[in-house]
Amino acid sequence: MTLPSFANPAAAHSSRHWLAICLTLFWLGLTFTTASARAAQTTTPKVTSIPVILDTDIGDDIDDTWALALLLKSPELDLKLVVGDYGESQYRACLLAKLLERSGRSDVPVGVGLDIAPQGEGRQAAWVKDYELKSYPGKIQTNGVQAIIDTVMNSTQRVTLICIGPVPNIAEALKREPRIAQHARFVGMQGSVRVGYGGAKEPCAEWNVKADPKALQQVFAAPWDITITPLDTCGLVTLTGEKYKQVRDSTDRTITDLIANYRIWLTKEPTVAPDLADQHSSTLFDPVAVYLAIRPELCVMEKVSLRVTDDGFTVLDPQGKQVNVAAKWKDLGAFEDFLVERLTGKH
Ligand SMILES: [Ca+2]
Repeated sequence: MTLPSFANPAAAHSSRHWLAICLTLFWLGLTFTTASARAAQTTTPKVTSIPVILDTDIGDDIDDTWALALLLKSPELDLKLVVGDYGESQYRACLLAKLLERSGRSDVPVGVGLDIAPQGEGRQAAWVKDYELKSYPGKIQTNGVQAIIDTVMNSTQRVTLICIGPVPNIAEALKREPRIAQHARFVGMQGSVRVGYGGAKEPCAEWNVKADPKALQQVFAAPWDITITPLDTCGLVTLTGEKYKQVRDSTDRTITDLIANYRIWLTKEPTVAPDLADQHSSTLFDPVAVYLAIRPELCVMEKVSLRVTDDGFTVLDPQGKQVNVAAKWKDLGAFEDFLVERLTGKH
């Protein structure tokens, strides 16, 4: 392009014309850039990521697989490590690795939990029968308990342990390195405070506690912040009707894997109708613990003193551990909506 000369009035007029055009373009550019920056600020609010470790007995009840899917779909949570807990260590590690790999999340290390009873494999074994743990593209931490300790102690931020099973790994980690309690908080699905299974009026020995009461006693004895969803809240969550249908029919890889696992899991339960996976979910205990790690607004949170008994009850006791308990739902329907929106990518 040839720029106009300034030697005559016509050229001067032409030059002023060019100057006006240039200034207008500059102003438009500036306005556009500022508006874009402002739009970016308003449409993409900064999400603060919480470093988390998932400690899970995935492969027993299917709700752990739901909890993992919710965690992977929650940008507030920065998943640093997953570890299978309560025995069946190779089976659980395979399930975690295959689910993470197929969700495009092999950046997450998989820890192999303590090799204790129970051993062997569980109800989702058919889904991992051809999966080789050594083929996982990410890191396999064969010493899962040490991986928990290292992840907590090497983190610059306090780590949230999301524990959705019996907790022998966590008790062992506390024994080997008690200082993890100063650098982590515990959020779990454990216990039954005033409500039993299925909304029953009497509390009971909830499975995650009953399977290893001593381990949870050790967790309660540590000087860290504890938040739990007992059966009082998590035992009331089931997706049905239109809400369930949205998840069942999702084409997202993580969710199709979740539903495929649900179908396999159901085949191992001869007392249920084979087409149950077309109709509704099972009780979704564990996703509530993941939710509590993000925010607890939809629950009535209560600070109570709890003691873990040797037979697996979590009883109110003034001498017990101060625990943040999700005691009731403020709005269970809104939690179900949250869960569906997260899993189907609409939130
Ligand atoms: Ca569980």
